Amino acid sequence: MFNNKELFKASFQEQLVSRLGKSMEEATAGDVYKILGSLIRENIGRDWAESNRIAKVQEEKQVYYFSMEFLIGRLLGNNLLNIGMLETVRDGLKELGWDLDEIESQEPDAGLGNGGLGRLAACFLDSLASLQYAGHGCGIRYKYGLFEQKIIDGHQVELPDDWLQRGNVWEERRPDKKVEVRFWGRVEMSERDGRTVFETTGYEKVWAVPYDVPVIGHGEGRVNTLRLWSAESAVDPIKMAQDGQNSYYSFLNYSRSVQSISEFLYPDDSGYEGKLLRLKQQYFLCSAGLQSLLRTFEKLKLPYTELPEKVSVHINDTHPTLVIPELMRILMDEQGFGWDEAWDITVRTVSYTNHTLLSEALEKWPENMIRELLPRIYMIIEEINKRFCGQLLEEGRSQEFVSQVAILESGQVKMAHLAIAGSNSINGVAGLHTELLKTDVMQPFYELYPDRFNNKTNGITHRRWLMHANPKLSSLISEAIGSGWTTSPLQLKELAKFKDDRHIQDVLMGIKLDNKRRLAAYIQDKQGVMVDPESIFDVQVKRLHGYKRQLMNILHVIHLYHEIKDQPNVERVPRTFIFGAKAAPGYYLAKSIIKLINVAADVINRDPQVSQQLKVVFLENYSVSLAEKIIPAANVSEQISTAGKEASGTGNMKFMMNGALTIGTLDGANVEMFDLLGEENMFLFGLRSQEVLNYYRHGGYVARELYHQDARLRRVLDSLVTEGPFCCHEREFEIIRQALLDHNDEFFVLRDFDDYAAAQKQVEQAYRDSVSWASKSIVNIANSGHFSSDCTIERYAADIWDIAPVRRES
Ligand code: B1H
Repeated sequence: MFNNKELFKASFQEQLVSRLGKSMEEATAGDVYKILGSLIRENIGRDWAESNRIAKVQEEKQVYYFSMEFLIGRLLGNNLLNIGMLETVRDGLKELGWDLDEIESQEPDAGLGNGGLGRLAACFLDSLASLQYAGHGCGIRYKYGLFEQKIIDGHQVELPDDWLQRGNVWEERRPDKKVEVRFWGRVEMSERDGRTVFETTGYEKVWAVPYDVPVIGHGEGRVNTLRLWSAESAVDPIKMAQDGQNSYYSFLNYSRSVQSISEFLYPDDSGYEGKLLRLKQQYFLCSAGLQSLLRTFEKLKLPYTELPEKVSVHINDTHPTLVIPELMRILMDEQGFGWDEAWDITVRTVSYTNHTLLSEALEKWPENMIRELLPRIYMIIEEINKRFCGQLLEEGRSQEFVSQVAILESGQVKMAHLAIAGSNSINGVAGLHTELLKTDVMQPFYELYPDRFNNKTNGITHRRWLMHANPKLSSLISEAIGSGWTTSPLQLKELAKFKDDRHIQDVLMGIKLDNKRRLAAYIQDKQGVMVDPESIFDVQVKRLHGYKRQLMNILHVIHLYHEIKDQPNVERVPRTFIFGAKAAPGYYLAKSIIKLINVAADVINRDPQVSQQLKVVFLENYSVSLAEKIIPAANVSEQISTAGKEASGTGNMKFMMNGALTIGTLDGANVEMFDLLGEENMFLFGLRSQEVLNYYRHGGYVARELYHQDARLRRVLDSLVTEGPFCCHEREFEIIRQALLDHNDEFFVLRDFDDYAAAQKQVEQAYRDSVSWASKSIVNIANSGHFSSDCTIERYAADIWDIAPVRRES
């Protein structure tokens, strides 16, 4: 419909008048955004319908990616890119007096996720559609996404993220596709035709109403669906009124409790809260999603025994594990299957990705809570556990082994155990992580099912994170090696040939400087801090968590401050340390670290002497759209988690793809980056995961001893709690010092400090040689194709889902 600029301009102007009743002169940036959104929506409508039709006709297997989080960010720019209209629209709008970047910034971020896990789901959807797979997302349409962060007086303050306030141009409400989800009630058993029949009575019903978002693939016109569920009342207030006393208040109570189901996203990354409402959300997603995909399956008129040939249900961590008992319920209670057949179908249909080894993030629900909220589901879990444990004992496993792997244990339901027992594939998200899963945390399960375990290293979509976020770099790459990499990202490798090409190096560094200038302007505008674009931009942006060690970074910055104060005349490369991080609202220590970063930033930036060589910026409200501004402007990427703790990381890949050099530990996917890059192209430091494990097992590390041995550490830590520029009145950093000294530094911040400081010195040295720095940067970009989520999705498709691209009939 707008295949060229003139056509686009004409239909744009026409829509402006017909939809908004406005002339070009009256239109606001918000109006322009809305019109563009609806033009794209119209443009892809036929492809969307066609993608669904083909699926039906060709009976291709469909993947459904169940996730409590989809951290999508903005869609306008990426959708334009994927339909090949980005430049046409940019030029057309320009002629009409509008700047596309400004229009894009009108779109609120869809922040329906916490961090890596949710963003991974969004990258996977983009790759599935772009590679022509029939793979859909299934999630919750939270009214409020991840909180908006404000920094007030150095502290994090959380505000509700009212992202739907001005409507959502991408979603399509589909009331005709709503399904009923049931909570509470009692299970009644009766005998019918010689079979036991289970029926739940006295339950509360809720409507799950889907909102469909088109997932527009790059190039060939495949449009998949992200189906987000919203909860609505399923009880008629008139009927309820007839039921008698206090019905008005009962209705209001009911209605409020229904709305709360899809009201907000739980803001805890890598740590879960055992709240009833969260459990409700999880079951709501699982039940609605399954009912809906089974309706589609039923149109094929195939027996349910063929479900695993036509459908893969993938669960993004254990949060949607209830698909397992829910599918069992449907197969047995509604389709009349016996246990064994239902179990076989279920296991062959479901696959599971584990995203963390942190014990605090492993979900364990109180048995009572599940029994009351989901009585029939609880019975099924009990039976799964009984048969699972029974069979192991029969096979001669010890009682001790069986209680290690039991699904129900000490009054808790262990969701990871249920997920492993009930699925055909369990994958970790990076090589090291998968090894640790197999040999440590889930070792007994690996013993039971060695063939089910496999690795799928995470990836990121190069369309959003390189082509859209860094268009100038993309053009440079295409000029050097042609544009094949945009559809086959492994071809980026060819860029390595140019690592010593002075022209490419110069242009690359020029683009970086340009991106840094843009970020500097943003920082000036938003926080009133002036930073020097010529300084090293050293960036750590990610959720705030102890194991990610933002604390080590800021302690090192304070150490640099002391160094500069002591020897102001030593020549140093000026540095800007940039942080962005949200802390879970109840994570007190994390919030103190945010405060410390802000206090340090204030002291350093206001010091006339130190600020010549050092600046610190904490960027408020880190989000997908902010990441797209920050990452292309980074020189140094901080990936400094305690080895063995970060399952994969995906920020690390985004920085690499944009030519930043990594300072990092051998953790998560950093290990694979290091294998590709070698030590000349990455700054490695710190304990290895085995050393960390040995310390945990055998002790031997006493943080206080290091504090006494190392004068730098003593000075930095003392400055947090004694009179001086970094110490707040209420001694609020006492808690940080305690974590390090009294609680023996769980994440080895002090243990790795010396090595980290030495690696930082190397970074500074390396930056002085701008030619060699540019060369390393090129090598990083050249190797980053390996981490495109296209490659990751190809492996999921081949090894786990057994799906092939859907080709259109010509
Ligand atoms: C990751 C989570 C997570 N792992 C619980 N686990 C949550 C756990 O709301 N909750 O209850 C939310 C999120 N998130 C991350 O997944 C890992 O820490 C990263 O290392 C990894 O890159 C990412 C994607 O695999």
